[in-house]
Amino acid sequence: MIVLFNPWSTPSPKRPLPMSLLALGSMLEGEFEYCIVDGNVEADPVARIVEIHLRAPLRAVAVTVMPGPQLRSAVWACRQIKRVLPGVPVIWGGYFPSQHADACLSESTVDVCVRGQGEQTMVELLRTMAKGGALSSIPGLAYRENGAVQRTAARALTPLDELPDWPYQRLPMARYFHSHYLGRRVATHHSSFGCPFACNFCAVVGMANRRWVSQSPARVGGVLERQHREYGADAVQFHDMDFFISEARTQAIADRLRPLGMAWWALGRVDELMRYKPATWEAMKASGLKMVFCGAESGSTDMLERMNKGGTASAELTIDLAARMKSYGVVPEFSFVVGNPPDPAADLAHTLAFIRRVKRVNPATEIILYVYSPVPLDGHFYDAAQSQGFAFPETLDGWVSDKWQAFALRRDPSTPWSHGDVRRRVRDFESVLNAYYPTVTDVRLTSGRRRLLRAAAAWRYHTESYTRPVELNLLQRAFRYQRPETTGF
Ligand code: B12
Ligand code: SF4
Repeated sequence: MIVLFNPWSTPSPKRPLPMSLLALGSMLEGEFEYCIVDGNVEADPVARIVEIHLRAPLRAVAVTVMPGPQLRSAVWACRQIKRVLPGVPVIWGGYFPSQHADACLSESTVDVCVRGQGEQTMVELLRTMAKGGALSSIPGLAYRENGAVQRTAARALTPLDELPDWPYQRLPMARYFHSHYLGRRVATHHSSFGCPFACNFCAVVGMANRRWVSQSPARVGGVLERQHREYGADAVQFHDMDFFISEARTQAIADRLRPLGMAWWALGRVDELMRYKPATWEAMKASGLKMVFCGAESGSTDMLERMNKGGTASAELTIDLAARMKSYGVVPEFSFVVGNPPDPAADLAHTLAFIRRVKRVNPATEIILYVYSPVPLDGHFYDAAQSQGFAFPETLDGWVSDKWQAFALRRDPSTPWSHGDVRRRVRDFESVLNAYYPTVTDVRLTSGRRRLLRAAAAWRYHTESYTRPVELNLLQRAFRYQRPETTGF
């Protein structure tokens, strides 16, 4: 028996569908006995895994791990598993081990790390573990040998239409549909993998090596029909890293979504969406597009270049997209990476002024601010960070410390230049902005409370007096209204 394990990742009652495990499980169907243990659903996942072992001895526990709270719960759970079941191999895959395999393999809790896209690598690894053979012949791995960490070659991405459908029947699917702005039963899907760009703050670059593979519109249409018919989904969030790369594919998916009457949300790039023809925008709108999340990143075109944003990215295009989306009644969610070197305070001030312009053009725009936190990618920012003394932890104990947990959440990265002042100013600005422009997606916030919040924040917003908005923070606590920075990622 193989256990695919998603360690606890969120306190939200809205459990995220463990898509990575569905993708892996699809490859095991018919060849390996397996089950999925979701730490967001199970009260005591370690006890559950041990119980499974007592019924059918485990051949491996395969764990998906992203940085942040999920890493902490993965370390805790896997140390327990190793104590109780020392002979069972523990395999880690996902964003954290792909970027920081050395730290994962610095202790005996983790036996093997799978880097990047995992379906093919996982099956080859399990076959080799069952039948014998050399790990060195499997691309996409990192493992310990003779006291050192060995890495095999990177694996080329497998086209998604060559991979099997996800085995939804393996999960209690009813628990993974939630109600929010988009609909009453919102489904989740991931219709492509990777991204052809190389922004120097983005973890996706290391995962996919500037490649993008996608499901065909027919395949996506089939998945959505199934979600709609079998599970009653009335909306879908596409969590692809970059959904909109192919305009023809988007148009064809919109044509399939339209008869299903499912509202939708996806992530994309500003320049791509500005390149789309009016007919494509009309088709997207008619098919139920309600929101698009874009990495706007900065209010300075010069900074976008330094971030290696690529394409035709420019700050003015972000303003144009806010206006374009307003004309279609689609809500933009723009994220910005602030506090960038070499002058984080000036960078922050420039982007905050820019955000005020965006809000003037389209007040419904949701704003999400992240303080720049390095990812291990060679290039301008990471090199600059290292030259100023920045270094990632080399052990799992280091990564699960409070300091590095805050770093992983991109709210409090301890980089040499993003001193406390920048972080405090970000938080203060968010409090004023979110009170003056309460998010349109908060369906529970009454119009009376919206008016009150706006009135309370008006003087601060108009005079740009963001410092220590104690009264607004109290209102936030009293009304518990939704804030984009806590719901987006
Ligand atoms: C869904 C999601 C979440 C969910 C959690 C899902 C879960 N598993 O429980 C929620 C909403 C809770 C979440 C939260 C956060 N997330 Co998140 N999340 C994602 C998202 C959108 C999709 C991941 C996914 O399911 N992809 C679909 C599957 C099919 O792909 P995959 O996960 O990459 O899996 C493949 C491979 O990685 C590999 N693989 C994965 N696991 C395993 C395991 C094994 C054993 C093997 C062999 C292979 C393998 O094989 C899979 C198939 O090819 C990604 C962005 C993205 N589009 O990937 C961000 C992302 C992973 N999140 C990110 C971040 C930063 C966060 C937060 C820290 C955000 C914040 N500021 O609060 C939090 C904290 C996470 C935590 N609590 O620890 C970053 C990670 C950045 C980094 N430096 O690594 C990403 C990349 C977003 C981004 N573009 O920056 N997240
Ligand atoms: S376009 Fe988006 S997903 Fe692609 S590398 Fe840049 S930030 Fe990452």
